[in-house]
Amino acid sequence: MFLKSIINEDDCKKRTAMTNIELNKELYKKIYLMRKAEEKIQEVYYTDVMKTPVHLSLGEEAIVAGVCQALSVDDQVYGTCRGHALYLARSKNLGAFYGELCGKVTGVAKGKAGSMHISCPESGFVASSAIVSSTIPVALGAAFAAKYKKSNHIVAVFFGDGATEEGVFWETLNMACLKKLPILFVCEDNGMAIHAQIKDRQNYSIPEATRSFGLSVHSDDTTDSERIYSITEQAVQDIKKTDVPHLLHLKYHRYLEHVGVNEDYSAGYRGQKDDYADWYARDPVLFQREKLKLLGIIGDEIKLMETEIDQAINESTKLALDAPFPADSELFKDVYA
Ligand SMILES: Cc1ncc(C[n+]2csc(CCOP(=O)(O)OP(=O)(O)O)c2C)c(N)n1
Repeated sequence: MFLKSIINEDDCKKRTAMTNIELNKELYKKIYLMRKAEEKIQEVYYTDVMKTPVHLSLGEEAIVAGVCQALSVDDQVYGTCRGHALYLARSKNLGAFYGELCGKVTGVAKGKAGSMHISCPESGFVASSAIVSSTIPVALGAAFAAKYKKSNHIVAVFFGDGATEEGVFWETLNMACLKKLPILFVCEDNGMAIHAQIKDRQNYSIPEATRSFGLSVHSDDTTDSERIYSITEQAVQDIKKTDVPHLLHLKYHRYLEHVGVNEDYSAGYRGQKDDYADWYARDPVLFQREKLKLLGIIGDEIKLMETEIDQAINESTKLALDAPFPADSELFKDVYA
């Protein structure tokens, strides 16, 4: 059992057995849903029923699951064009998820957002955008509003390592620290921006450079969602207590190419699959499933959780495929220009 050496048993012991088991089941359900929901997209994408470009997150699930598990329902999240996992962590409405990807009237934005602008504002996932770094200053504004209104929630903004190459990222860090805003920056660092490796793009270290602004920074390369949950829980408490913004710098390996549903390593720009053997051995789904077994959860119970999720995915996809497209008269509704 490779996991015995990786799983931090001290972390587990900190919670009561019951809480720990419930927490880990919740995390597994989230991770499994994210994985299977995107594998379903891979399965149907070639039939052209989804016209939207898709940026999948396979391999990255532990980050979004762990962070979102530690947030409260009132906390707001902002994302990027790679936003499926965030949607699935915050919303239970799978029908609206697939409806949106299929451009149908049942979609969460009635088919107008597609994959790259998916959100569920009513569940606190306020916005995502295809423009790199563009939701970062918007999240800053939301954090300013939260402080101004003396509400007790925080704002979490997710972005990739490439987003730190935009000037607005650094301007936002400055304002967040200067104004002591309740904001959690979550940098999902896979070392790639489209086809360019980080060593060819950045002459700075993300943790060191961001720390110099006065942020509290935590770096990790774990695929253990419970560990990410614990780190986030602590960060949220600190933000509320000290008014110092936090940044989580979390490394991961993304299994697929930048956009689309292919795994293809043959172009060589990101090395070969074997180069990432360590990441695949710590795959978030396998890791969390093994952890449940170590916690004494029997295979039948795990299978039951999985079957319920598989069924929900299949039913929601079918409903989305059968749903109508929006009428022509919808074209300019809910659109601001
Ligand atoms: C302002 C802007 N510049 C360039 C692009 C083209 N572009 C889309 S995604 C991307 C790379 C983003 O990399 P990263 O932020 O690390 O996120 P990842 O795709 O790895 O999740 C680029 C350059 C864009 N969409 N917006």
